[in-house]
Amino acid sequence: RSQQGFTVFFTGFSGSGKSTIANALLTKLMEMGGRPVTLLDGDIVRKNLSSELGFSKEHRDLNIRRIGYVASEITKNGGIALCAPIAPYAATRRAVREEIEQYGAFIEVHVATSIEECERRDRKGLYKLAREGKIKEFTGISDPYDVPADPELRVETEGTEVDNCAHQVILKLEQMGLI
Ligand code: GGZ
Repeated sequence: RSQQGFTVFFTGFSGSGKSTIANALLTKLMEMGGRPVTLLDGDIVRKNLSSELGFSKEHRDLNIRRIGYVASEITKNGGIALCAPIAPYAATRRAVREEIEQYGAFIEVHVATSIEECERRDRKGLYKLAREGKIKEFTGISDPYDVPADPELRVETEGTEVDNCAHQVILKLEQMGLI
C-alpha cells in the first residue's frame, strides 16, 4: 500500500518558487531511496514536450494535459512524479487530478507567493516586460490565475526557507501514508 505511486503537483505564479521547492523535494525523496522520482519542471517541459505551444488558454491547457499524462503514467507504474507548471486554470488541474487518481495519489501544492512579491523579486525580468506590454497574456498581470480552493497543501514562501517548504511537503506525504 505504501508502494503506490503518486504525483505532487505544484501550482503558482511565475517566480513563486515552484521549481526551487520541487528541486529541494526531489533531492529529499532521492535521498530516501526506493522509488524513482521524476521532475517535470515547467520550463523543461516547455522545451522538450511543448516547444510549439504559447500561452493562450488552449495552449496552456494542452501543456498541462501533457504533463498530466506523463505524470499519470509514472504514477501508474508506482513512481513519483513532481510537476511544477503555473497551471492557472482550476478546471484543468481538476481534470489532471481525476486522471491521476485512477492510478495513485494526487497532491496539489499551492505555492502561495503573492503576485506583488513575485513582481518585486522579478528574478528573470519577466514582470517588467509584462508591465511594458512586451510579453502578452502574462499570468497575474494580464492573464488569469485561479487560486486553488482546496489544495492538499498551501506553502507560504515569504519568510519561509525553501528547505522548510520542501519539508512541509514531506510531512504531508508521510501523513498521507505515501512515504
Ligand atoms: C506566464 C510565461 C509567459 C506568460 C513566458 N505567462 O518564470 P518562468 O518563465 O520560468 O515560468 C514561466 C513559464 C510558464 O510556463 P508554464 O508551462 O509553467 O505555464 S502554464 O502552466 O500556464 O502552461 C515564465 C515563462 O514560462 N512565461 N511567457 N505569458 N509565464
